[in-house]
Order: sequence, then C-alpha cells, then structure tokens
Amino acid sequence: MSAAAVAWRQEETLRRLLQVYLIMGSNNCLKEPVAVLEAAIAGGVTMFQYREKGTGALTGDDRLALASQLRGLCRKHGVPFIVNDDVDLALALDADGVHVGQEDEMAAEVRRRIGEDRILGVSAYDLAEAEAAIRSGADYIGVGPLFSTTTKEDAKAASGLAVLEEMREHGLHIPIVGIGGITSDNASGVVREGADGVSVITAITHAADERAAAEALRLAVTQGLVERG
Ligand code: TZP
Ligand code: MG
Repeated sequence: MSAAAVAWRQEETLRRLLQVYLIMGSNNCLKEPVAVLEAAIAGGVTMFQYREKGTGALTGDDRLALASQLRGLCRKHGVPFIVNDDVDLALALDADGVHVGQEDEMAAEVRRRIGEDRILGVSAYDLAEAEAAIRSGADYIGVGPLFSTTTKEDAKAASGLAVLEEMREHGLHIPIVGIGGITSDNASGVVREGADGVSVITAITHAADERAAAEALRLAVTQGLVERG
C-alpha cells in the first residue's frame, strides 16, 4: 500500500497537489516520455496521471513497462502517481490513485476496489456530474473541457470558466482541477474562478522546454491564487 497516498488524500493537501497536474501517455509526447516527465517534475509538476489512450497508445507489456518507469520516477520525487481508468494497472503498480470518467456507478465501484487509502479523481462536465462524483466518493474532480482541446478524441464542447464559479456558488467544497486547453496564458483565470489547480497535456508535452512550461504554469497558478485572495 502506498503510505504517502493516505496523507495526500487530505483535502487541503490535495488542493496543493492539484496545482500543476500533468497528464500524459507515450502518444502525447514528442520526446521520450521518461525524459518529458523528469523535466516537468524539475519544473514543479505537483501530480502526475498516466493516461495511455487513443491513437498510437502502447498496449500490453510495453504499456506496463512505461507505466512502471514513470511510477518509479514519481516515487523518487514524491509526486503522486495516478492511473487513468485502469484499476488493475493501478493496483499492480501500487499507484497513489485512479482517475475515471464521471459515470456514477463506475466511480463508486472504483472507490470500492481501491479502498480508502488511495486517491479517487472523477471527471465532471457540469454541476450535476460534479454532485454525482462527490456521491460516488471522489476526492477531487477534474472539470472540463474548459477551453477547446483536440487532445481528447471524444471531448465535449468547451464549457468556459463559468462552470467553476457555478460549482463554488452551489457550495461544492471538493478539490477541483480544471482541464482542457489550459496554457500558462489562461491558467490564472481558471484558479481565480474557483479551481485549485490546472491539469494539462499539450501545454507541457508539446513544449520545447518542458521544465520551463511547468514553471510558467506554476507561476500562473500562484498568481491566480493571489488574485482570488
Ligand atoms: N479531458 C477533458 S479535456 C482533456 C481530457 C483528458 C484533454 C486535455 O488536454 P490538453 O492538451 O491539455 O487540452
Ligand atoms: Mg476515462
């Protein structure tokens, strides 16, 4: 069992860990994935999700081998390692958590399988989905796509930032990370409107300098938190 994950599930700790959340799989990377994650962590990435999905994604032993390497890197640097969708993979690697789509039953079943000592993240597009995710036992929700994105093949239309304000106005206190089309130019607004942090794929994986990209995101998030007050 990942002892660290128990402490990381604490709400205020989780808010801090969500500040700069990198999501990626090998097919998102223009360079070698381990090197990309290493540079991103050096730049201040606070949490990582392995999401090996879509066209060109690795399967089988190759997928397991890469996941295991990335898991090791996260452990070395004290960065939470989350697996997208695949509970078996998460348990095999002693991951710190799992992130799944918003389906109510599915999230509740994932919580049952991973227990109370690992982080559960659930995607939510709107207020109703956010409330369902909370009922299912989510520790945090990923809200989006906030801006338009081409990274997710079946992404819904961009919602804009008002959805974040709406969730907070309805008294949702759960840690929230924004997702979809986020860059260092719009990240501070995401936090100002109520998110605790930003999750990105392209803004880091397609950057010429991944470390600098992570640093810029971190700075923008910090600025958003200050502006929100
Ligand atoms: N879920 C909603 S949008 C998205 C996911 C996984 C993709 C985010 O990627 P990018 O490149 O940061 O827009
Ligand atoms: Mg999913």
